[in-house]
Amino acid sequence: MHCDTVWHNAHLMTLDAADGGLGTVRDGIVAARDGRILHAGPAASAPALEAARRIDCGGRWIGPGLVDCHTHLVYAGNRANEFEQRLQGVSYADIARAGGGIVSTVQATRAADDDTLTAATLPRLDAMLAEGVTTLEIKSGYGLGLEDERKQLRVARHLAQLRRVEVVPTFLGAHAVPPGRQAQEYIDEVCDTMIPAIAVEGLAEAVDVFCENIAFSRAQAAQVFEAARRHGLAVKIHAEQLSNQHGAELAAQHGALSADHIEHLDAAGIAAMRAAGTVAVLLPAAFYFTRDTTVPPIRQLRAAGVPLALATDSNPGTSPLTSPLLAMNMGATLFRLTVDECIAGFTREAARALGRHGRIGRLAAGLDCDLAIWDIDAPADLVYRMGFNPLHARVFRGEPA
Ligand code: DI6
Ligand code: FE
Repeated sequence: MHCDTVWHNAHLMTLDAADGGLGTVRDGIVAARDGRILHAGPAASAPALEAARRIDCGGRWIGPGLVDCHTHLVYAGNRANEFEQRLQGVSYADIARAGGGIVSTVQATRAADDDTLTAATLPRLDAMLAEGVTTLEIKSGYGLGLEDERKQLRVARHLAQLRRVEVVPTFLGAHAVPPGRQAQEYIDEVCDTMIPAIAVEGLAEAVDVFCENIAFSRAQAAQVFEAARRHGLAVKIHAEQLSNQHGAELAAQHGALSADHIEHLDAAGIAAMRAAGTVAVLLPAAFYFTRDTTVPPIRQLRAAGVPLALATDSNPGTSPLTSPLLAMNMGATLFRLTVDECIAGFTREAARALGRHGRIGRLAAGLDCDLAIWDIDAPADLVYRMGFNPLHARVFRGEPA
């Protein structure tokens, strides 16, 4: 068989095992042709391969490139001042009343032009890439008006031209009530004007909504989902982060790709997610940063067989994190996820949460050849260490990136 590149002298985490585990292979190879994986498996049983290029991995580990399936990476400004105020004992509600919180990021993002927004985002994106990310989701939600939401999504898309990475854009117009507006009147605009425009322009694949007592109600979330579906967009939800609004159940009933946060999820929500195949996206860094104490019902989700993904939730207010590896460590320490679940949560299951299970997130023939090559002794090293980056190389669509 002819191929472009073979990576050899490596151990593999294929994430493609029948038992749902890491699918480790000692002494394996990966072969790529035309940006896709042609073969991944044990060197001993590999077909005869004529490769234009052979890369010796020196006994390192190859896994799928990391997939961050929940980020708010594109924004302007900074909320370090609020962080300091909160350390002084000022409450989140007081900060919001004084014009801080999401509203301050909205103001800064509205004031930034495309170039400024791109320049503000690139260092965050580069930090992600440096840890082996090859696909990430980016939500809008800091414009809260058609023009500024469009701008965020345009910048998100442009990032994929500036770096070798796949960006999956999500419209989160229903993130917060814009200053000076009424919630219902704004949701009507989201559904009647913004979603149709975003869909026609192909600016997003999915629509997200923040369903919470401080944001939008379950009925408003349902309205958003119906509009999204009418316009051919997938749906997902920020649900049960601070209270149980039964948002995950609603989203599952609308065939949601994922329900995210879900600290306060109940049994009915779990059953609905299981029935719909909705992925649970766990965000331990937001839990950590906000000093939350309600852990998502991990044992029950696991027992029900709900797919578990992990993500950074990178955002300026509740999770200013650009390290998937630290999110994995937090998934284990704070949520008691296993090492296998943490790694699968940033690869195979994150791909599933983005509707890309058939294309990325595993090492298997036919999938895109997006790889992370790690200088580690065993997969557990990725989850165990804190603030250490063992990435040796990143490969995007078959090319070292
Ligand atoms: N949930 C959150 O924790 C963030 N957004 C959301 O829907 C908060 C975003 C921010 O404070 O800027
Ligand atoms: Fe979020």
